[in-house]
Amino acid sequence: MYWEESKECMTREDLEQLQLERLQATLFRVATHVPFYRNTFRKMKVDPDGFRSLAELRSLPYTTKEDLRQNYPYGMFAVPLRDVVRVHASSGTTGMATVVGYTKNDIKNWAGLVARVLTAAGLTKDDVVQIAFGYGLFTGGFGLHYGAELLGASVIPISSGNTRRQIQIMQDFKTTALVCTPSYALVLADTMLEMGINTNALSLKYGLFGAEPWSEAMRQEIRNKLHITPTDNYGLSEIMGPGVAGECRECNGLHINEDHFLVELVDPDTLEPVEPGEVGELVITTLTKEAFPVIRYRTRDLTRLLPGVCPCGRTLQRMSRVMGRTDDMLIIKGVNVFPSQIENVLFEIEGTAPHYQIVVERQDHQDKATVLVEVNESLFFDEMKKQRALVEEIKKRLATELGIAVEVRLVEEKSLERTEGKSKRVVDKRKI
Ligand code: DLL
Repeated sequence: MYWEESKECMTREDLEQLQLERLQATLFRVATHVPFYRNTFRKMKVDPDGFRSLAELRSLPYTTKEDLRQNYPYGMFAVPLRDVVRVHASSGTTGMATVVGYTKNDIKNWAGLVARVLTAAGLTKDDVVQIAFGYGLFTGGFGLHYGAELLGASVIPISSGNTRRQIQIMQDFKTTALVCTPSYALVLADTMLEMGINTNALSLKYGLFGAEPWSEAMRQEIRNKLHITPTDNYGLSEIMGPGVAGECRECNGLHINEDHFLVELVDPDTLEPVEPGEVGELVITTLTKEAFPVIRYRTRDLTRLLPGVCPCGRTLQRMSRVMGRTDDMLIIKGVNVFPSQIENVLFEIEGTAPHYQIVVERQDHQDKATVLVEVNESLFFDEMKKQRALVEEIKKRLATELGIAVEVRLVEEKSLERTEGKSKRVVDKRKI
């Protein structure tokens, strides 16, 4: 068990005092070491030394993904690279990734927060944890791995994919906790049922799912098929990765690790705070990050802060499951995809018109994305061989750019719907 009672069950007053102290230290750190913040503070006449109450948070600037992009790769780091022990990255809006770094201490804190989330979900050192998130630049695999190890659990770092092997290992190694995206949990469940495996006979007890949106209906389906208690956990690379918030066994919202992250909910248009209980965009300020602190980061994720106390004893504020995004970012097979990335690829390929549409469906719980691409008339009536070569070329380039395989279909010029205003680039048919 990884139960930090002195932090997870604090009174609001003590928590706010801790947050204020940590925020003051963070402001000092970014003003001293990150030119972006130093300049923005100067422009906005923010005096980081004169910061006396949490209410003053609203006078601080927001940070957006675009700001991070403009400081690619290391411009937002608050420590020299020699103090950075790990680098991760997430996809950016125009093909440029957002690079994030961690000091030794950041990694230690990260593991602790993930261990908290795992404990809240019910795990202990007696568990055998199968981590079916990708290991690599994505924060999911390593983030959960370090947390589970700190907890003392037995970790199986199987990484993502290879469903039959996952199932074999789950049976043979007596996995008790599955960690992956919720949609992949259903793929595993359905494959097992197809294979005639009695899921009741598995050792599986827990499922920690995150990295993509899901619903209560999906939770119910996973519960019924795998006979486990699925819990939701949330995070994002720009803030840390997994470990930002997670559900406890009550399954009534995700406890936010507020001693490390200060949250606000704002109206995405006016940027004014929303009324208590209303849906708003989650804005997060990191309180302990050394290598990559961020001030008022606009996550683009929509959620609600939940009222009342949780029977589990944690006093940390709960948020509802993420209900959607305020931008056009899609999460396909757990991978973040921006339509603008597709546009960039097509722009570089001769013969394609700058009109495309991405259609996302869910078949057998698996995401399937098809990009419809308008091609010049001459090409459309060209021989099949040429068309096929073009499809392959686009597929290959898209796979490299997006990190996932997508289908490509060529369509005639002007056949995709044109609208007066914003063109409809995305058709998301997934019902989750
Ligand atoms: O997905 C970190 C993570 C890994 C969280 C494993 C949980 C488990 P990114 O790749 O940067 O980081 O994507 C972050 O994914 O802004 C949300 O839009 C979405 N997201 C993450 N967790 C959830 C969730 C990781 N539980 C983006 N529910 C975020 C809904 C989620 N959406």
